[in-house]
Amino acid sequence: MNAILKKYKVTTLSEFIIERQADFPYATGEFTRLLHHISVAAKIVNRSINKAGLADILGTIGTVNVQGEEQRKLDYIANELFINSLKNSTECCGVASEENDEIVNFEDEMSREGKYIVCMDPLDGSANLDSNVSVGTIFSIYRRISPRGEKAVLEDFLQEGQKQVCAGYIIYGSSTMLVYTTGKGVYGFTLDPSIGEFCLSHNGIETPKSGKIYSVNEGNYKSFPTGIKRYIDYCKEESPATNRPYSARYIGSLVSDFHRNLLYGGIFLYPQTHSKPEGKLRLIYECNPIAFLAEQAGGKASTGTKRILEIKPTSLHQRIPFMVGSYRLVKKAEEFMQEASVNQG
Ligand code: AHM
Ligand code: MG
Repeated sequence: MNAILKKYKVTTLSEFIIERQADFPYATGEFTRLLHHISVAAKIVNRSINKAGLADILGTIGTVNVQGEEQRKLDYIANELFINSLKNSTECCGVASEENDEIVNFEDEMSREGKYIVCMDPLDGSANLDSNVSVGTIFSIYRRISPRGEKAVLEDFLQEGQKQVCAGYIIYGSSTMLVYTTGKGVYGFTLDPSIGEFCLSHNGIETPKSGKIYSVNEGNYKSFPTGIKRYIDYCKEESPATNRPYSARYIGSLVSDFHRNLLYGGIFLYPQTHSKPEGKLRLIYECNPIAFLAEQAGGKASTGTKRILEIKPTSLHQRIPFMVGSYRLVKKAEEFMQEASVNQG
């Protein structure tokens, strides 16, 4: 291709996943179709978010989800759109979502034959919506354990994070991006609104091994475990040799905080607090997918003492303390946790 035409060459997400299908063990096109349907739902949700202020879809609907959190109109809309799209793919037999107390089973014959299940947070950080701050969708795909042709069962959703076949997020930010991994690197696609396609923009994302951003809701400082308090103090200390003090950056949208740190290098923490003794973030549809992406980009994800991807979930909406980001920063935070437990122990 000559130099002028090269400038116009784009690789769409659909092209990319078809090209990469061969990387995927026993690929039959089913997974490709599933991911395509996720990207279609993402475009529709993106459209709704973009016009939220005009379409009277900001604010709450007066109900709370199983975690006792107020549901917003867009939480509800995004959840319905993703669930419908996954159902239409006919490759997915059931979904676990932040917005549904129980698993959602797809009862039609084709979906029951589907070999995948999906865990998702349809609109993460939605408390930020009314002030026009970036939000995201997080998704995670597993092969089912239950036999094809039957209804999905809880055990299909309670698999260790290391069994994920794909994880990703959509960030509805200054531009809209879809970032995903199937265990062979991390790829980012930016939505080009003029052609309505996600186009490859970040080919093989590798996160810096170190960085100088720490992201945590420091308002909770007093109720953090000692190891975390000491680590935060360390982040603020002056040490030109180790690039400290680090910069504090916290949006309050996991996807946006993680995405920034993924590109620039940094650490995100949501530890246990007095009011949230298990932490706030949910293992199966927030921490596991983000942890898979982080590791695939060369980063690290942990509770502070354990690798996230090795934890066997015990319930759908289980919460877990979470730290994720650049390898050396997470390792250092773990060392502070370890040291504090030895001193206390
Ligand atoms: P959500 O899934 O109800 O939106 O809550 C998860 C969000 C994350 O995006 C973010 O990291 C965290 O909650 C912020 O919590 P806090 O406001 O306590 O700092
Ligand atoms: Mg969430």
